[in-house]
Amino acid sequence: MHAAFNGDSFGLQEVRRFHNHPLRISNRLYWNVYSLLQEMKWGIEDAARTYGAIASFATDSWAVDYGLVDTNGHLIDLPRHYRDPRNPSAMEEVIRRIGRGVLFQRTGIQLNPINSLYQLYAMRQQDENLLAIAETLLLIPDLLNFFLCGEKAAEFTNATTTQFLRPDGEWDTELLTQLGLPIRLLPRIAQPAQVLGGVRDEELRQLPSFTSTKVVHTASHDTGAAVLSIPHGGAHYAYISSGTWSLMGTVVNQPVITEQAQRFNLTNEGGLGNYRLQKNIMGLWLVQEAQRILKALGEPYDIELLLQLARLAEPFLFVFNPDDTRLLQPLDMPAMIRRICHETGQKAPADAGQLIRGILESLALKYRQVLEELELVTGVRYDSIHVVGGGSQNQLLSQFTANATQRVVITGPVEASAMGNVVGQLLALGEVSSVEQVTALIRRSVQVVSYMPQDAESWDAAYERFQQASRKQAEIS
Ligand code: LFR
Repeated sequence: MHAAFNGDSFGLQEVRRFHNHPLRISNRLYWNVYSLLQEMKWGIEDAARTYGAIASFATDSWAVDYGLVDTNGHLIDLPRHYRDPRNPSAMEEVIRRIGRGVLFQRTGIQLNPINSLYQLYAMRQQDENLLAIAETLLLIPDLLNFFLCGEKAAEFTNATTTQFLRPDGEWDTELLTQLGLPIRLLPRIAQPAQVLGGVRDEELRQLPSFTSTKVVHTASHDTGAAVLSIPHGGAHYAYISSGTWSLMGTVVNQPVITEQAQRFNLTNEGGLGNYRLQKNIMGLWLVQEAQRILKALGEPYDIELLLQLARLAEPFLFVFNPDDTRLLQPLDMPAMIRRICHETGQKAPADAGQLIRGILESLALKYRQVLEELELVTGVRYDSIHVVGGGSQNQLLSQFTANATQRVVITGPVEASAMGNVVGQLLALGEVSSVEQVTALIRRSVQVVSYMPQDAESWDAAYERFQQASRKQAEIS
């Protein structure tokens, strides 16, 4: 994305868009980070050709995944994907060794098999040879920055998601040592909204004026960036950063590390000058995977068509907890959902419209549950829910969310992470000087669409069923 700032507001232009397909080799799941780097470089070249001199660029990406580089700066292996099947059992073993309560208290991070801590532990068990030759661990944006500018650092917002950073912002070397994990891999921690360095990549340095282009640390965790772009009016609000995952939470000044937060398995991820008290919800991954299977079966899979069918389908045919760990990486998503329907004594979806409707209704009901948990933990009532990211375009889900929670839902921006990324750069370059100024700037730059709650009674009844089904699922899975 290219951003042009006129001193008052900014607009975004899409320069290049590419798929990021995970690569499966045997039963292992990787990210093809070389292909991402190549696409990024082409994107930067396209932007420079179209718009001329570029003041800075910054990278944000999903969290928790990392690459290891050796003493010569070579990437040792492709980074593993957080959905790699080896992670859940590694988490169970770490929990046995350290204890749930201790893990949460030391880090403030929710116990989630995708976290870097469990991935690193799995690596120690299975790929000790790779760890032995590693010098530095770099999360995905840190790795891409290293490729482009040669600097090694762990940007703070993303580093919090590893689950080996302490709430005071320092690496938890004691926890790693206790688990036999090497602390020599840890780079220095760098704060967001600061210049990291200049461009070292030889090809990019050939571009006009690129010798003065700066590589900047924005909030390099996409969710951290997305939450920077919420056009809120200052009142109490909850948010959902909606994409492959639904990240639902609220912004707090300090990590909330209480017994209740632990019981609800909430997380405290680092932001720019604040924290996000939040929960990972399985999100539109459920729909994306349903689409993949429908396509393979030769059935309708186009999202607009599926949403039309879902609108016409029977309400509340089935409801389920989307955070069932079996839905993290099932080979066949619709089949797994049908199985959950049978296990919980409900009718299973018979066609694509019913399937998608049930998924969206269940997500909205999950949002209600998480909203209730957030409100219990903070003692604050949130009058509105801001939905940002690609999923904010899904009108049916937005209406369901307003209905399930009986709160006003305010959607937009769609390109939330990209907007937040730009804001981090404007702060780093001194173009804006405070987070308050940022919000005013965002409000001038973003158009929102609101949804009013409807149908309280039928959603209340559905919520009862949702809770029953969730309890059954917890017993079974
Ligand atoms: C969203 C996100 C979430 C993180 C998940 C995996 O894109 O970054 O915040 O939990 O991806 O990294």
